[in-house]
Amino acid sequence: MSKCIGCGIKLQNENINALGYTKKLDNLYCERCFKTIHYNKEIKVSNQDNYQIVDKINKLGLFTIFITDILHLNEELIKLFKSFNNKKVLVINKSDIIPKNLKLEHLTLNIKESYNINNDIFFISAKSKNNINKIIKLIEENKKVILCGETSSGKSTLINSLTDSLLTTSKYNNTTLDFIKIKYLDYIIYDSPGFIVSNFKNVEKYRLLTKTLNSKYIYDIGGIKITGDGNITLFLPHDYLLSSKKDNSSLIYELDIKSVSDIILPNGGFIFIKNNMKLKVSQELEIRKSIIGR
Ligand SMILES: Nc1nc2c(ncn2[C@@H]2O[C@H](COP(=O)(O)OP(=O)(O)OP(=O)(O)O)[C@@H](O)[C@H]2O)c(=O)[nH]1
Ligand SMILES: [Mg+2]
Repeated sequence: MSKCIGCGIKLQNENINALGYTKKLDNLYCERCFKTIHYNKEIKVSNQDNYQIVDKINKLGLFTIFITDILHLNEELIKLFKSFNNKKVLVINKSDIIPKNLKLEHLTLNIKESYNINNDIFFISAKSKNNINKIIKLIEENKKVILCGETSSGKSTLINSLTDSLLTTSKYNNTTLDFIKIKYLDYIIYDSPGFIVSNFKNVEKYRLLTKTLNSKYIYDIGGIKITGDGNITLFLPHDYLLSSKKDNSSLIYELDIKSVSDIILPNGGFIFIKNNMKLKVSQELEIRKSIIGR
């Protein structure tokens, strides 16, 4: 049984509506990958069970390279990272779009502290190849590795840039559908289906902006309503909508920020708050010791 070289799914020519469909079984790619690659078309699939993927990876027992980007770091994702029993590193990809004024060494230390992580953390860019020598070194040292992590974090892009593979990559979720074993030189590298945490949305660019909140207004930040008084800095996906209107409804959740903190936005991004501040918000939100400043 042959598999699609783009996403790993088993090829079949019987059901046009099922995954893996291709007209001819000797084609290299399934139709879904073909349409993604040539027409940049999104064909949604249902999300996979994150912990089934974790179980499979734990059973493989390989050195685990867990990939995310900085706007999607949250408690749920770190819980997944911590559930790997194998030797592992946390890799934060897309460093090319992190604002230049943020020092990566500083972020690394803060992330370790905020999430109580003892493993190595690297910032890389699969696109600009920045720091990917770190990944090459891990592959050389361990011989067999698996790349896993959040959907759209750039796992397949990274493998393509390290090897001569032709994995399908796209800005949409769930591009890779199954485990893909790649033999390269003396090494074996596995790609895997990405985890979907919260309402994950791929981020093409980041947007950094500072704002002074005034409690006369309710602000809508990518669907989260918030009000309060004071300065905040927003680290947002570039296409987040921001708006404000006169405060005429009460928000039910109160946040009392007493140390330098980040409020995590469930769809990606976070709000950095340096000074003590009382806020009202429309839903329960995760708060962490800030990864930006202390
Ligand atoms: N700016 C930037 N974008 C990147 C980088 N690496 C990957 N991308 C983009 O991120 C998107 C997702 O890349 P993929 O390689 O398909 O991500 P994946 O982790 O394999 O995703 P799944 O297969 O869904 O789990 C694509 O639009 C890539 O071009 C990077 O280093 N910088
Ligand atoms: Mg992929």
